[in-house]
Amino acid sequence: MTKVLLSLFLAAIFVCPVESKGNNIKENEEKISFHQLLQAVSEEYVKNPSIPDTSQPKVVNPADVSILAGDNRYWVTIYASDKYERTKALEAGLDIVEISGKQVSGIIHAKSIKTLEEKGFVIALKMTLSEYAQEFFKDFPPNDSAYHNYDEMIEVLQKIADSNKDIASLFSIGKSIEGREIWTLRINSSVKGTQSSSKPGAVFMGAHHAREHLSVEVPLLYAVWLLENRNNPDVKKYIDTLDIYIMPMVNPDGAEYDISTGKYKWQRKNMRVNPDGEIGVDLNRNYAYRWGGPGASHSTWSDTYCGPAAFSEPETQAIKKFVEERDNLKTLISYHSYSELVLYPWGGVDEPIANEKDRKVFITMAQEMAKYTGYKPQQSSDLYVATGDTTDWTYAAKGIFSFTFEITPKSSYSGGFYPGIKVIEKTVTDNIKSAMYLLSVTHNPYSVLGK
Ligand code: 0X9
Ligand code: ZN
Repeated sequence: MTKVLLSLFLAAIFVCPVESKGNNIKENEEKISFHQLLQAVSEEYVKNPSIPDTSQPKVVNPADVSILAGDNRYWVTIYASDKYERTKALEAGLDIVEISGKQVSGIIHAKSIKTLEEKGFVIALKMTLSEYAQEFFKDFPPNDSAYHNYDEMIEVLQKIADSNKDIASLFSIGKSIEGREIWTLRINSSVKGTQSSSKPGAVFMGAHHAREHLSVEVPLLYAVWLLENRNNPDVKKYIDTLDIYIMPMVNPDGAEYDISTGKYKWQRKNMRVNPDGEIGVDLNRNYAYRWGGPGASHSTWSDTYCGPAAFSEPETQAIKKFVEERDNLKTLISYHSYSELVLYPWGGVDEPIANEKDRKVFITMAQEMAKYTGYKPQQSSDLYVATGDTTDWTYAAKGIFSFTFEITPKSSYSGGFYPGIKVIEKTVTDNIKSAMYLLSVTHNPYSVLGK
């Protein structure tokens, strides 16, 4: 029944014509509107044909990628026949980005190439990250200025919190390693900020990985949409009865660094300066569940460096504290990009979840959310085994039904980490539907099993 109602509701919401006001929301100091935010994206694109279509490989302007010239990382393609082989490659320091049959492509530091070869991997293709970027990615900010940087994200969160003071509040769960606050918008009709609530809780997170900027837009625009539709009976029902947390940028330092020169830097990790001078810890390898095991690298220079210890990073510590302090949390989505997948635990071990009921809930929820997005549902470790990710820990520590979404696009040919602004609208609207489904079962995730 809930499902039927939800479908009707979503159908109604998404056939609504888009208002045509024509304002770029970033210049409108008065208010933030979901339609305006999306319209800013599409109108900007339509009005300014000089913005290139980032989904198609194009002629290269080497100047655009000069920022990567001193980067010691390579784009490689190797052969790895199954998830076990892929896990071995991760451990050698390869940050797997794409899997196509037996071909696995990703990013690896120059210092780890030898290790990869020593483990017996044949490197079918190897080019510097700069060469690779020239091959596939031509568009850099300001073309993507419709994406929200850290300050712009805060501005949106602040405005929607201010104009919905009775049900929304903004607070920081802690600071990043460079001292930026990790802002969280809370929607709860009874309490504010860090006050406790017994209402079932849902959490939406973005940007564990710096270069995955679209993973900020999805939770951020969902927050705008939810508050704008707060009087719709279905939305109101969830706002009245749930405790909703939206933290669109959990790795703000990395995200800011990635765009700091107007040319993408392909940053993944946080901005920790490791003792040897190498930068960054992979926050999605830094959680405690089976920390440091398969699929994580112990090399500081690797993009999948898991850090010196579980929860060594202030960003993951802040999330740990946030989760541990709240016993009411039931569901969670951590948005990443890209590949179009809905992933559920375990990711750090090649075993299904032992608790049969829980396993069925995960599978059912993943299948449902995949329907709304067109993404593929699967167990995380079927992609590759990788220890220390968010969702393994939130499920292991607190039984939260937690999902990793690898959002749009599907491949590097459609833009990879930098798909441009024209994908924002569809990605956001598709993901709102699955986020609404998540809320619809947050009261009792076991309800998805039927009676
Ligand atoms: O490797 C990751 O951290 C995630 N992919 S990404 O391209 N966004 O970096 C996937 C995590 C899925 N979890 C496991 N396989 N454990
Ligand atoms: Zn990611």
